[in-house]
Formats: sequence, structure tokens, C-alpha cells
Amino acid sequence: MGETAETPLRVETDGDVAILTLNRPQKRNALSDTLIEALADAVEAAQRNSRAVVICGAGEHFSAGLDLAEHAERSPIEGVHHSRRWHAVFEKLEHGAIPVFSALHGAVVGGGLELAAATHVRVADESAFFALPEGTRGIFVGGGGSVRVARLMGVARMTDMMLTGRSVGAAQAEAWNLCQYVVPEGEARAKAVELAKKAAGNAEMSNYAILNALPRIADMARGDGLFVESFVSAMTATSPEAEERLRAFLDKRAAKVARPGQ
Ligand code: 1HE
Repeated sequence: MGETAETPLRVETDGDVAILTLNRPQKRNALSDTLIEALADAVEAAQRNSRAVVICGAGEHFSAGLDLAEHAERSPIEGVHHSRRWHAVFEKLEHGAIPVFSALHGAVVGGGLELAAATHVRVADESAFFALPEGTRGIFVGGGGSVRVARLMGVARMTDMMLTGRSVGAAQAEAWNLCQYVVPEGEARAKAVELAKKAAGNAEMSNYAILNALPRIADMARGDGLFVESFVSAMTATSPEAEERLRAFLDKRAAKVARPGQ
């Protein structure tokens, strides 16, 4: 599938799920300015029109990260603005109204890993490999990685990956909390869509609280977190949708919790 200037990002829908495909396979889905802006627009549209998002990559890789050809020409202040723009776009994705799943295969590298880290659930296939080659390229993370990736796997592991250029496979990435699922090669997108459809069926208010309250509470002191939790809990539990769902369970109209593997 070839890239055209109009389609650095392919947008499709499957029911309530918007599927966004990074579509610069001949540049290994390097994240150009145009692609980042297309992603911003698509995420904003999905927040209005869909109930969940899947982000995946066309071709052999999820993403080779920052478009190095564009970056070579930036002045220091342009570099700051560029990084802050990525922060704004990824923030919209991470603390938006609907859950975002990423389907990862091949290279999940540099800014590609930073993008994946801003999604809520990462599904990797066995071909996926994760790396932070910024150190070897003479640059630093700029898409939120020092905050999000470091919190996911820990500063020591991130320091090692950035200093030594270490590349880790899918199984190691799962053990390090970089992804939540590992599936056979070629199955990440289908699994991510399946999971996204499940999440899309949740109450809107619950999903909003999960995406917005959980990460903020994680950044709070324990006492503050517990206090905020009580208010979020009371707000969601008294929404009309929650009342109906609780009633449905008590009337035996709702599904029971499944055992693992069911
Ligand atoms: C690119 C990029 C890119 C490939 N920007 N053009 N990211 C990196 O340091 C990763 C650099 N890329 C690679 O190490 C490899 O390309 C891959 C391991 C990802 C894939 O290898 P392969 O053999 O499948 O592809 P390739 O032959 O290396 O690349 C194909 C083409 O894509 C080639 O261009 P061509 O014109 O010669 O065909 C490559 O130059 C081009 N290409 N990756 C631009 N990244 C907000 S701060 C974030 C900081 C970072 O993300 S740093 C990490 C940057």
C-alpha cells in the first residue's frame, strides 16, 4: 500500500471503534509534522463520533519514531515548539473522553514508543521490538517519554535503553509493563479492535473516570487520591446509566464476570 500526500493517516471505523493507521510504510511510519497533525484531527473527530480508538501501523513496523529528516533542520526554539505540540496531541489522546488501544508490531521505536505510551492499552505481536535510540542519535525523548515511558517501566530500564540502545522483544516488554498483551504475529490489530469494542460498551462516565481520574490519582499523595476517589466513585455510581446497569445485574439481565480464558 503506497503513501500519498493526502493519506499519512488512514481513518476507518468498525462499529463504534475508529481505527487509525499510521500510513507511511516506506518511511517506516516515521512521525512527520503532517502525520502528527492528521493524528490530532482524527483523535478529535473520534472523540465526537466514536466510543474507542485503535492506533496501528501499515507495513512491517508500528513506527520508527520522529521523522529524522524533518528534525535535522529545526532550530532550538523550533525544537521546543515541536516537542510541546507532541505533548498537546498525546495529552488529548491520553486524557480524552474515549479509550485508545494501540496494536504494535515490528519497530516501536523512539517517538513511536512515546505515542504507544500515551495510549491506554498496548497490544504487541511477537514481531514487536521496543527501543529508544535517542542517545545514539544525539537527541533526547521529546514526545512525553521521560514522563510516560519512565513511569511504565521505571527510570533504570529507560536509562539503560537510552544509554546503550538496547532493544527489547515483546515478551520482555510485557514483563517490563511496556505492553499489556502479547499475541501471535499478525494478530495485534484484531485483538486491539476486539478489546476496544469491549471498552466501547462500558458506561461513558466510567470510561471517562478511568481515563482521567486514575492517572491523576496515581500522581497524587495517597490521602489526596483516596479523597478524590470517593467523589469520582459517588459521581459515577449515581449516574442514570450506572443505576440501570446495577439494576440489570440484580434482575439477572446482565452478564456475570467471566473466568480467565472464557
Ligand atoms: C526514516 C526513519 C525515521 C526509517 N525518520 N526516515 N528513530 C530511529 O532512530 C529509528 C530509525 N530507523 C531504523 O532504525 C530503521 O529504519 C527501522 C529499524 C525502524 C526499520 O528498518 P528497515 O530495514 O525496515 O527500514 P530502513 O531501510 O532502515 O528504512 C526505510 C526508509 O525509511 C529509509 O528511507 P529511504 O529513503 O532510504 O528508503 C529510512 O531512511 C526511512 N526511515 N526510519 C526518517 N525515524 C519527539 S522526540 C522522539 C525522538 C525519536 O523518535 S528518536 C528515534 C528516531
